[in-house]
Amino acid sequence: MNFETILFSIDAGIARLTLNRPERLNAFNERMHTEVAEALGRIETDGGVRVLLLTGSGRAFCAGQDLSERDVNAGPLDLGRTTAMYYNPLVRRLAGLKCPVVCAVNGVAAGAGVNIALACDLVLARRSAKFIQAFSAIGLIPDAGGTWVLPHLIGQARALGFTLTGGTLSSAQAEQWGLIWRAVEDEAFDAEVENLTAQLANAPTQGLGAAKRAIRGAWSATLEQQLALESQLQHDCGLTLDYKEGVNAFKARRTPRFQGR
Ligand code: LHQ
Repeated sequence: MNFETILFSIDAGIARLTLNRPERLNAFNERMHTEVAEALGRIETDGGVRVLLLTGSGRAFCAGQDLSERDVNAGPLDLGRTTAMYYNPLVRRLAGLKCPVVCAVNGVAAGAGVNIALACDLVLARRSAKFIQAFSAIGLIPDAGGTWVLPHLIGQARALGFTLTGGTLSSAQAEQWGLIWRAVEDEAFDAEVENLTAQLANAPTQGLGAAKRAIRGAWSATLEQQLALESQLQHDCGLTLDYKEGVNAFKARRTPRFQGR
């Protein structure tokens, strides 16, 4: 498939997926959904991908659903179908990827663009970026997992305040509230994103993937279930080459060379 709406590459264990409709602030149309799905499929089957970096081109990360392509006056639109067909699978796949997913919020994120970022594991945002719950301004609810992730991350009071007022959150406030991992000064942003991505691409991928699964799973588990899951995952991690390498490197006082296996 020739990509028109995204930039995509896999190199040295790093998959880079850039939403690339800057003239529409990287808003999602059907073509972009299809292309992102295709790229995620390649990552899932590649076997060598150790980190995914998701970002946007131009001055925005993503303005959510493309509002320009649909005629709301031509008859009723089935938005439930759009979420079920496109946004829900996207969020599931980002959350379920076996490698860590870094989201570099390079500029404004609005509507579903916010919640797609929040489906990623580590969200870094430029200090000048903003998060906008644009849904309430057009009579919709936060989708793409927004009503689930917001109360979990920032609590009900802030989730409702942010959503019902259609509020704008600075990246510094988003970091303070625990919505994102880190807000980074604009000048340092690109270098910090690259450093983090390189660090993750050289990390024990199986172990990170298992940690991601356990921490994400904790939201719906009891302590007993979580302890059982930890035992199972720790068993699996203990069989990896990277565990052996990590312990050997520690004993030899050298830097480990992890292979992601
Ligand atoms: C856009 C968009 C956009 C098209 C900027 N579409 N062109 C899921 C399932 C099914 C259906 C419905 O929805 C959903 C989930 C959702 O995501 S609903 C929420 C959809 N998103 C929004 O409501 C955000 C709309 N955009 C904005 O509020 C502003 O553009 C923000 C605050 C993001 C940025 O404002 P500015 O920096 O002032 O930029 P701008 O508004 O001038 O936008 C620049 C261009 O991008 C402009 O085009 P133009 O040809 O005039 O230069 C906009 O029309 C276009 N654009 N967002 N979502």
